[in-house]
Amino acid sequence: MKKKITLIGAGNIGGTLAHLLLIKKLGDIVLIDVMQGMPQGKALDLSQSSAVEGFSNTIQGSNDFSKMKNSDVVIITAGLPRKPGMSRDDLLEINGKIIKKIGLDIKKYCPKAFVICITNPLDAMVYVLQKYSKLPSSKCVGMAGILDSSRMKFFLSEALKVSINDIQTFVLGGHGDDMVPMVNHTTVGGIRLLDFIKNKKIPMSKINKILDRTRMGGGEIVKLLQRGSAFYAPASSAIQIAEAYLLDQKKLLPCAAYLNGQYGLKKMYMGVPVIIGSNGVEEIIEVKLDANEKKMLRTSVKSVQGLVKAVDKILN
Ligand code: TXD
Repeated sequence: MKKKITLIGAGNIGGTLAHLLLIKKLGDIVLIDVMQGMPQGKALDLSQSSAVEGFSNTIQGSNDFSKMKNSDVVIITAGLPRKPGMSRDDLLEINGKIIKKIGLDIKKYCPKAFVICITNPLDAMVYVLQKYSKLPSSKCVGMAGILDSSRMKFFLSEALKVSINDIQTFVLGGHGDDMVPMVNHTTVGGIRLLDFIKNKKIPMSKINKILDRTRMGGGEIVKLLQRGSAFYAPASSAIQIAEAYLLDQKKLLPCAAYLNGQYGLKKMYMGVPVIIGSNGVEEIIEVKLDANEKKMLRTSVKSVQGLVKAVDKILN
């Protein structure tokens, strides 16, 4: 039986998600958006690529939210993206209201789905989504860490002149400019990045520049594009989560997950390494942090908590 995957938001990321899901043959797709005609147009265009790409999965575009009924997976990108000069937090009120409504729809139409939120400000939006959908927290995650880590891997592979596939790293904390790139846990072909620094293969100053560029990675693209924000890498990153769930891959991925005591934090979403398999978030992995990482994480936690408090006030 083919899986049913609903994409709410058919904009830049939503359209790219649909394309990737079809090419990877992961399921039949429903593409929903408030814009009249647009999801239908993209669905028709994508359907017409099936003869060339050789997939037999279907895609249907709609403005009717009840079409998400009985979905196995839902991926949400609905809302507004950043404009140049805007921070992710500027989107709080408008996207908060959109996500609340989608949460209530999920509760009504597909309470058994595995749901991935992409809409910004990510950690606050996935919190709102879980709150109003009442999904078990293991079935509701946010995508950001895979993208942030992937950006860091790319910058490191360029600087070290090694294959990006040899670089293992992850980013902890909220999806904001105060995210915490984990230098101490970065390896290159199994060798610690710290050893590369110690052996003068790369100066610490260059690493610091890479960390800053990673933190500002989204803004760099917003500035270049002038209209909208990054969408290819965010879509690929979300597909990795969906694939891990649908194929029960037990992948260890940095995702925004609901914390209940881990990292000393409770009742909030934040980016941490988790194992994703057919049960959704199957485990949250805790890593040891040094004093500096702990300090940076505290700052990131404070920003997320501030956003959650503000969004609760707006939506109540
Ligand atoms: O790492 C991450 N999590 C992110 C998040 C990386 C990049 C971008 N990130 C955020 O994703 C971005 O800040 C936005 O909040 C979302 C979606 O980004 P995208 O680039 O896809 O934005 P678009 O192209 O503007 O698409 C959004 C669509 C658009 O077609 C609107 O008509 C639609 O959302 N929209 C809605 N759909 C359904 N329901 C409602 N209420 C709605 N409102 C707008």
